[in-house]
Amino acid sequence: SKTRSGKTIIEHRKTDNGMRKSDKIYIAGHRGMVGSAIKRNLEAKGFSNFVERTSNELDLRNQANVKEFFANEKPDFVFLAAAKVGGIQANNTYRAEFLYDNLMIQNNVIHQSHVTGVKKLMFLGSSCIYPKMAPQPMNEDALLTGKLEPTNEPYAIAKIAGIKMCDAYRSQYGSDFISVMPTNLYGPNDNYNLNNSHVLPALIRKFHTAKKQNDPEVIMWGTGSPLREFMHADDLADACVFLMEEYSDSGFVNIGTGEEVSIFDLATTIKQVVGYQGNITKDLTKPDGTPRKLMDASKLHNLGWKHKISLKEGIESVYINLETKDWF
Ligand code: GFB
Repeated sequence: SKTRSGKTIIEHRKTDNGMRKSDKIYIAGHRGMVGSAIKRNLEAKGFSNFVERTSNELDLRNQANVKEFFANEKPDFVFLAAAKVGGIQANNTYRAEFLYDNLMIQNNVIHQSHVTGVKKLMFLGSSCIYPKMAPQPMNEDALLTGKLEPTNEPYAIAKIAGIKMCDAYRSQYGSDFISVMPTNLYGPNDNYNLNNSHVLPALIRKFHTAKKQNDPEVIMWGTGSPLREFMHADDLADACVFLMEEYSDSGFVNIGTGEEVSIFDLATTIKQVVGYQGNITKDLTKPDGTPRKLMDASKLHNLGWKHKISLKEGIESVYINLETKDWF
């Protein structure tokens, strides 16, 4: 079959449940970096019937409250982008919450989506589901073939459970629940708290602060040699909406760029974008985490989607558009 651009794609059962403009869409986590990007993408494509709850209004870990919400609102489409997330240090420190909160959120949302007959649900996972030593680039088939990276094992176990839950509801009940595995992300509404953020926003903040304060050095955690892949949240959101419309199958889809960069080279790029003149110093007491984490994005590419925003452009746009830069 063909995509809209005319490119030949791998045959997957296309959903009978195409999103109509009148359909009610629930984005769990709509104020987060990923959820807000999905909402912007849907709005740009003409969707406007959203049902929303902030985390204060609805605690997704609470089974009774989630049950009541789904029974009352009966959304047609669900993007499950609500999760307890964070960088390497947060994952490693709050191991209990990363497991408990994520399992509770996804169990409640996926199960109530089944109970109330949601037409289609998308579960968002993470590239950390793959074994620490998975062959690179990491293909979807590498799931559960080896030991996980210890710093984020609790998060990964929760996300693997979410994938298996979607697959189980599909095979037992025919639910149209799909899973996608994004690579490391950055973008508007990112978290800039140095204790629990990811590397990219952390380094933007550190270089910006050092520039303003004329500090001679910026501390980069670890050796700088781990390799990572980064995608802008707007690209991720576009891929999610594309897959919501085009993909209906068990077996999740990696969402990545297929391009990787060392942490040191990332730091050098951010240093340039910010315009900082000082030095980069390594803090070897901090963990490196997985040595290399590159997605094999060929399944997604064969379905007919590719990212648009380069890393340099993405970092520039995030830095220019940052509203809060008074961090010191
Ligand atoms: O982005 P990050 O926290 O997460 O760290 P992971 C990536 C790499 O950047 C690690 C280094 O090698 C860090 O040691 N790094 C250097 C820094 N300087 C800094 C800094 O100032 N802050 C941070 N945070 N890192 C997470 C997982 O792994 O990635 C999650 O723990 C999830 O489960 C997420 O998968 C996408 O890429 O190592």
